[in-house]
Amino acid sequence: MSREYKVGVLGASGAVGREVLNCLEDRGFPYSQVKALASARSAGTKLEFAGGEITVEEVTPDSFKDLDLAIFSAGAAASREYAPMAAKSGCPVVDNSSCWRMDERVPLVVPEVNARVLAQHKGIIANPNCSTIQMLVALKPIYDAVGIKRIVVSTYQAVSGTGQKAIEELAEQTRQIFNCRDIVREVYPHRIAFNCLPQIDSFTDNGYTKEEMKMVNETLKIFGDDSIRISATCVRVPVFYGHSEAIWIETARHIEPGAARELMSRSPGILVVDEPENLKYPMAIDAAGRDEVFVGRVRADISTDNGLTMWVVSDNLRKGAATNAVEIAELLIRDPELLKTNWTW
Ligand code: 25A
Ligand code: L14
Repeated sequence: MSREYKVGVLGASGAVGREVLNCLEDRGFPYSQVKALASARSAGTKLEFAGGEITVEEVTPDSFKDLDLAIFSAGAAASREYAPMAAKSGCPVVDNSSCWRMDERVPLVVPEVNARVLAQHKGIIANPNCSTIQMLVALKPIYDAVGIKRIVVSTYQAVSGTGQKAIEELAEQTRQIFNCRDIVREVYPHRIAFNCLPQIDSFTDNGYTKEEMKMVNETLKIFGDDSIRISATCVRVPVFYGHSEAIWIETARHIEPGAARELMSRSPGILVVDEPENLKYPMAIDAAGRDEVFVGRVRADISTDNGLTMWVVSDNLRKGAATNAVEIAELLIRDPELLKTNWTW
């Protein structure tokens, strides 16, 4: 009989955590037990899971002792506190927060791009930022074929990336506007309903936001290539689920848009939707609830010689967070060497 695993989900009551539960179920992950963990605030909350319900427990330092692996999406502060405890007690962690991504001890993994670095893990494995994941799944086949010298990207990011409270804020502000009531804002610094905010996360010293610099630094780490020049502008848009990205790249060698489309359509995790003559291109409303990265509008950049531009859309809570994390967990259990517990954090 094949083995089954005891899996912990920290942040289970949040927007990403609920989607992790859905993914474990949808993908038939071989679990014998799933333990839903969150802060005391959510302890006792019942969550739908596998046709029934599971009850959220408060996380404690002992929560991980009897688990085979854990998936975290409770934010950076919770990850900083609990991931080392879990790793030390022999429970590997796939972490969705920004806390450990750039740590040299921690592999930063997109299975389609760099699954091999998983072998170096010491108990904590980081899941990249949602915007980075979908961009790199799309660019990987082009990078492998002709090299990439430069990336310029603008994102159009859904509110669900910020968590459950932001989803409620967009819905509530929309109702407030239609009912001519005062608009209440708590999560975002400005109104998000019927607006675009050119700020995701806080600003850094160079004028870029942290979200923009995550796209830069994580891309270099995942491709393992410091020579790529990258500039990002990250924008919050009033969309519930699904991030969209306009991506311009300069390749090292020339590639025709048709060849790029062909390469991408043969690559794992990508669905090419590119029939402008039939008004078909990727849209957030079609990507929501799906696991693929959708690519369309692939064309030659008329402003430079070796330039390509494209539009890339994916569900930020699925491939951008939960699906990618569960895929990493699947790679861990597939190889007994990777689930070994003889690391020292
Ligand atoms: O710090 P980061 O990495 O930048 O991440 C910031 C936030 O992004 C989300 C996640 O929000 C996180 O808090 N996130 C994380 N990874 C992500 C990814 N890859 C990501 N988003 C996109 N892509 P979230 O709301 O989706 O999920 C929060 C969950 O984490 C639990 N949690 C938080 N702190 C914890 C903790 N669990 C244990 N220990 C801690 N210290 C959190 O559970 C939730 O499950 P909770 O019990 O704290 O909250 C349950 C519900 O309560 C609401 N709520 C949240 N904060 C408050 C609140 N209500 C009142 N006051 C609050 N201050 C929420 O709506 C939640 O549903
Ligand atoms: O770094 O607010 O993974 O959309 C992902 C979601 C940061 C915030 C991360 C958002 C988070 C982001």
